Parts: sequence; structure tokens; C-alpha cells
Amino acid sequence: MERTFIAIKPDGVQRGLVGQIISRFETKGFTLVGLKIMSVSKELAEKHYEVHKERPFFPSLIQFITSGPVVAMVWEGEGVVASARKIIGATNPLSAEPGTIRGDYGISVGRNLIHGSDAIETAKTEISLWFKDEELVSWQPTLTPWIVE
Ligand code: DAT
Ligand code: MG
Repeated sequence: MERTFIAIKPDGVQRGLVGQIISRFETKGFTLVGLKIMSVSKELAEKHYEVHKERPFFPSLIQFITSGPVVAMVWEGEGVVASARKIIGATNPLSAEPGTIRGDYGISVGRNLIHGSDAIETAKTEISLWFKDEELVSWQPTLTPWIVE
């Protein structure tokens, strides 16, 4: 089953949006299979954002993501990678559609609340970077037949 890596960034945690953000994925019908609050080391942050290391915003991005607790999650469901990106909205919250997380809660690209894997392959890499196998729980919600035909 498809899985994606989602992280509520320090701004989302500090602003008390953890519950509301989790709700969006939960009520959509996806299944939570991994969840933890953690401090992010510089090493983990730099690995996670490795593709951006030549970008001018890289130092401030690393500073930001390591500046407070992050809520790391793995969500499961058919099409979850692309769907989660839609639920999250465009990278710049000012361009993100209302109804998306970034569109509803943010105004600044450097405070855009949440990360979501951008492709199935990226998701696999990110999940193994952030979670140990034993931290993930495979389970079948009893509600599934009411959500998936
Ligand atoms: P996304 O998080 O939507 O996948 P991304 O992978 O292009 O976006 O960039 C990763 C993060 O880096 C993004 O969430 C916020 C920051 N970022 C991206 N572009 C930026 C920019 N032009 N200025 C400042 N921060 C930026
Ligand atoms: Mg990205």
C-alpha cells in the first residue's frame, strides 16, 4: 500500500495546529501508520533537504526546521502521495488555494507549516530516513469498507 512522509514543521507545532493538520488527513480517509514529535538534528535536516543544498534559502531552511519540535508522520492509502500534496497546497502559502493547509494557515514560504513527499520514490527514501521499521504500524481500520469500495 502506498505511503507518504508528512512533517508538521516547527511553526505548525508552535502555533498549535497539530490537531487541525492531522484531522485533515484523518477525515480524508487516510490511515496513520507512524507518528512522533522530535527535535531535528542538523544532520537529519541536511539529509532531508539535500536536493536544495545549493539554493540560497538552504541555510535558513535548515535553521528553521531545527528551531523547534517537528511532528513526523507516515500516512497510508491509495494515491496518498499526490493527494497529500493537494491537501498541503502550493509551496508559497500566498499562492496556495484556500482549503489547503498552506492556503488556510500561512502567508510566508519560509513558514509554510508542513512538508509532504513529492513522489512515491521520494516518500520511500524519506520514510526510511525519518522512521525505523519498528516505529511503523500496519493496521486495517474497521472503517475501511465505508471509505474504500
Ligand atoms: P515543498 O515543501 O512544497 O515540497 P520545495 O521542495 O520546493 O517545496 O522546497 C522545500 C522547502 O524549502 C519549502 O517548503 C520552503 C523552502 N523554500 C522553497 N522555495 C523557497 C524560496 N524561494 N524561498 C525560501 N524558502 C523556500
Ligand atoms: Mg519538496
